[in-house]
Formats: sequence, structure tokens, C-alpha cells
Amino acid sequence: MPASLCGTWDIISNVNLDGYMIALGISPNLRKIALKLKQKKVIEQKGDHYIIKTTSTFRNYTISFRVGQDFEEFTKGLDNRHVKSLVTWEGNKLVCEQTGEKKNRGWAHWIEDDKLHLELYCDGEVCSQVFKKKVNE
Ligand code: VL7
Repeated sequence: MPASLCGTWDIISNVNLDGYMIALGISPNLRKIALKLKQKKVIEQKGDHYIIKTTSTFRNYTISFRVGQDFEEFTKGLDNRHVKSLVTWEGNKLVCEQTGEKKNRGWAHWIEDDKLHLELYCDGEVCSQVFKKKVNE
């Protein structure tokens, strides 16, 4: 059983978010705002059901899914696209494939050294984020 992803997590590093946003076709103005944000993740889980909230002072984005069951995702407030998403475990990584207009799009979450790792990828660009667990929640 992989380590639990649950909890409230604060971002501590963010590499190539701009490349990922450019691959998604995000406008220069929105990219500039997004780059300044300190994102948080709030992950809740009951059995195979997950809720992942990405929050910031500017905008929030939430998804809810069951592992192994594909779902329609609308990336509202991000690139505003409709994709078909499927989340599965690949070893210790929770991996999402987002099928749609953009090629090779998805993300992977895993725990390493008590940190939450996230890779967001699209069209050959990879954004690597690391979060540390918020204490006293
Ligand atoms: C979602 C940034 C940049 C557009 C707004 C910036 C608002 C805060 O897909 C994501 O997470 C997965 C895995 O944890 C679960 O949904 C990341 C935010 C990444 C995308 C695009 C900039 C507009 C940022 C919501």
C-alpha cells in the first residue's frame, strides 16, 4: 500500500510551470499571475474515491474521481478544456491520463521523503512540483 496522499500540502518548489502553461496555450497575462501563486493541495480520500483541491489566493480548482473509473473533466479556470480523465495506480504513483485535444497530457502524484510530489505534463513539457505537509491542520 503506497503512503497516503491525504492532507493539506504547501508548495515548496515549482519547476517549469511556465513551460507547462505555454503547452496548454495559457495567455501571457494569466501565466504571469499563475507564476506568482503559492499553490496548496488538499487531498481527501475514502477508499477509491479521491477529492483533490488545488487552492490559491487567485483561483481554486477541484476534481473528484474514483481510481480506475474514467470521468469527464472540465479544466475550468485553467485552460478551460474538456478532457476524459482516468486515474490509476502505477506502482506507488497515482497517475492521471487526460485524453483530449492536447497530446500526452496528465499528471502523477507520489510521496517521497514525506513530501508530496506532482508532475504535470502536456505535449512534452513537464512541470515538477513538491509540497510539504502542513502541520497543525
Ligand atoms: C492545476 C496550474 C496552470 C492555468 C490559473 C492558476 C490557478 C490554482 O491539474 C492540477 O492538479 C491535479 C493534480 O493535483 C489535480 O487537478 C493542477 C493547477 C496547475 C495550471 C493553468 C493558469 C490559471 C492555479 C488553481
